[in-house]
Amino acid sequence: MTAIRFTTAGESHGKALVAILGGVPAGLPLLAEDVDRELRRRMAGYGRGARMKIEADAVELLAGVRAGETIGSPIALLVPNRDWENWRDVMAPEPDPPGSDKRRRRVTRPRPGHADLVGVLKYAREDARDVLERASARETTARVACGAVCRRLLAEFGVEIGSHVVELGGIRAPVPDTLPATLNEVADRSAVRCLDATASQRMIDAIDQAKADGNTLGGVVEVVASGLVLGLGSHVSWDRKLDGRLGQAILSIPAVKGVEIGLGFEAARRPGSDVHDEIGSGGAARAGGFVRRTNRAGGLEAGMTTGEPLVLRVAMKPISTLMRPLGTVDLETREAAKAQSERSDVTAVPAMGVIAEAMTALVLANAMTEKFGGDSLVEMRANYDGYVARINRP
Ligand code: EPS
Repeated sequence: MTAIRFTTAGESHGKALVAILGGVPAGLPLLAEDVDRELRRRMAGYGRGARMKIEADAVELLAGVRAGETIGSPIALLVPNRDWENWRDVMAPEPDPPGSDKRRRRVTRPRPGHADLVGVLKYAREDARDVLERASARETTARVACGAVCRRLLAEFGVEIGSHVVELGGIRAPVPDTLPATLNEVADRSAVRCLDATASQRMIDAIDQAKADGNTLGGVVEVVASGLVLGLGSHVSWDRKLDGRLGQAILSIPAVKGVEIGLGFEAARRPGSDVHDEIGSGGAARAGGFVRRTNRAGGLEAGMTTGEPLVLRVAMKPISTLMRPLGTVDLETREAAKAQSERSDVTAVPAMGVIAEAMTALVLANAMTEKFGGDSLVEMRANYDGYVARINRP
């Protein structure tokens, strides 16, 4: 059933991150720069650690693209880790010579909140590095690369995806009634990707304070996708409902603990008259000519797009590597200890927004190819146009 699909591989300090993305129709214009632009956005944001100064993420398109266009075959993407040069000894796939201590930087004091403890026990490892290297949010680089290709496909159908930080470290930003049309252009100008200048400064101060305290901060991001055609997803089966599919994709982002659609939890507190969006006419052709006076549903009804903007809010917990570490138990001695602290970020909430955009793009592109199919972009467009014409016939 799934049309667009992808898989990633790669450890945080391994040689590279790789991804294979299947199901993208032939004839989509695609440049490495389309991907690199998103990779750069993911690296930015106030509160990131020293790693982002080492890396300069850029993609190599290994397969599936020729002369600036997709050819319908699986797209293989590679993003090298520059830091690999500093970690070769620790991460090399070859067995160690007898008596060598190459595998330094061993991790035996699991961090509460990270995959360390459960991963070591579950996978029968003695070094939590075997777990944390893959659990690291570095993996999201590969997701953002795949998401960038999907964004390029969605753009062909007028779909734009943006995000902005609405809360960080407990500081809430006022959200304007109307978002800027070029949401990312405006949000990316703020070091914390927040639309409000005063709140941005307060968030920056909170990050500085957390850093001084050896602490970390979480937050909330709003993701908005506009230009969507009515009817992506389906009401007929649980696994085809778009809200469920988005929830799964967003909750799979490291450190994400919650996702709301439209009013989200607030809808549970209001009477129906203050929740449902009244239907009017005079809307866009892609919405069948219908329009909503409000968009409290966040662009989804019964697991299908309504044609109104898709609005998601995503909650991220603070990163679990604390420079003033929490209590743990040493895996070797089983005695009380302080958790391992190694280089990390104070917050990655601004970057999480970019990652949530990418996951949203993957789900939406999947739903688009599922509905409009086609081996080529030309065929997909013909199917799309035929559908839009039909939903506009009285
Ligand atoms: C990340 C790279 C990592 C961390 C962060 C995300 O680099 P390093 O571990 O070498 O400093 O900055 O990873 C985590 C937050 C985590 O918990 O592992 C990246 O590229 O996004």
